[in-house]
Amino acid sequence: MSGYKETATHESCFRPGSTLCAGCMEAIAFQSVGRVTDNGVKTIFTIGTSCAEVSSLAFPNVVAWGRGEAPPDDFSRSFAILHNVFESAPTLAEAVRDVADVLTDHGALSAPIQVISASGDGGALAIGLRSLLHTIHRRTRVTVIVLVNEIFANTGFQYSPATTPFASTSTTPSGAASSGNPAPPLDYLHLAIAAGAGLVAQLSPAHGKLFQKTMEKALACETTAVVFVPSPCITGWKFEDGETMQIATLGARCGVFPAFVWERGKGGAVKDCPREAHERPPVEGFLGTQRRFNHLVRRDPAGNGYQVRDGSEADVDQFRAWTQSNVERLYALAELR
Ligand SMILES: Cc1ncc(C[n+]2csc(CCOP(=O)(O)OP(=O)(O)O)c2C)c(N)n1
Ligand code: SF4
Repeated sequence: MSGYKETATHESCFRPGSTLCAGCMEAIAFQSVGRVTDNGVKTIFTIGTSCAEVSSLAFPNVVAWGRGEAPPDDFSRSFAILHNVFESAPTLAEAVRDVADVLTDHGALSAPIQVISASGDGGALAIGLRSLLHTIHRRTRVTVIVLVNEIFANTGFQYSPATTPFASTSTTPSGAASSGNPAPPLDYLHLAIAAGAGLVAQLSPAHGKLFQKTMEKALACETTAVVFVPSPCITGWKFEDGETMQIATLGARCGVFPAFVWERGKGGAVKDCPREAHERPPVEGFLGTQRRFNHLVRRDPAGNGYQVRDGSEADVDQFRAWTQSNVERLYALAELR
């Protein structure tokens, strides 16, 4: 494995030119993954329809991808992208892996290939859950990245199975009769472990060094490695440009999407998110940074952060209870072998 600084100066394959919102975590994740994959091995991405895909791969405006002047037959530098339908990125990655392995077995391919599937949480956890789980179940040697912005962003910010409780989305709007999303998210980390994954992580580039090391382990995994990337969405979560990394860090520390890395046979760990609630940042600080939770908290008029809105005390208590159960769930998952 290379050092953090060395990898951070690698050339990413995700270049300027996309129409993603400036500061979008999907772009930051691709930048980071692009640097880790500049490791001398040919990379093949399969990408399902998502903000990341429509903003960079819509024909004829295919922009933002490339690595120097490397031609396609330079296996150590170049990469390929297969765009596929919304829900099938893991299945297509599996097909690519199979073809590469057959070609290698027949002596037609001498250079190694690393295969990465990338999709949003709508693509991977709603319509594409079957594709994801069966690719994992078949122990396919691919890395799966799921960009979890908790909504179907590019089609209008609809709720997904990964949406945080009480978040206002276009299909779970807050209002007189509703406090936003009523349901806790699907336990997708546990599902990936139960389906047979070799490595499962919940981690964003806000955890720079850990994200890089985990991606390197994922690429080296002999079976399916799944990295769920919490991806604060500027437009859907409604926050100011430039706050993406801060919100990603805060959300992880206060228990909404704690950093978690697990390997089969070794178990796992929750990072930088204590089990005891009083040792974590208060949830109001996280809720207040995004207008999707505007119905729960407001700015303290005295200038001391955020305070719970009158009438929302019970909802925020429920939110606190949910973060506690979320953190305990991950500590329990870490014990699995
Ligand atoms: C079978 C099918 N249904 C619906 C769509 C329309 N569609 C394209 S992308 C998308 C939502 C993508 O959401 P997500 O995977 O979470 O990615 P994000 O846009 O949030 O990055 C939808 C509904 C489609 N392309 N194909
Ligand atoms: S809508 Fe959200 S996920 Fe889509 S490009 Fe903008 S910030 Fe990124």
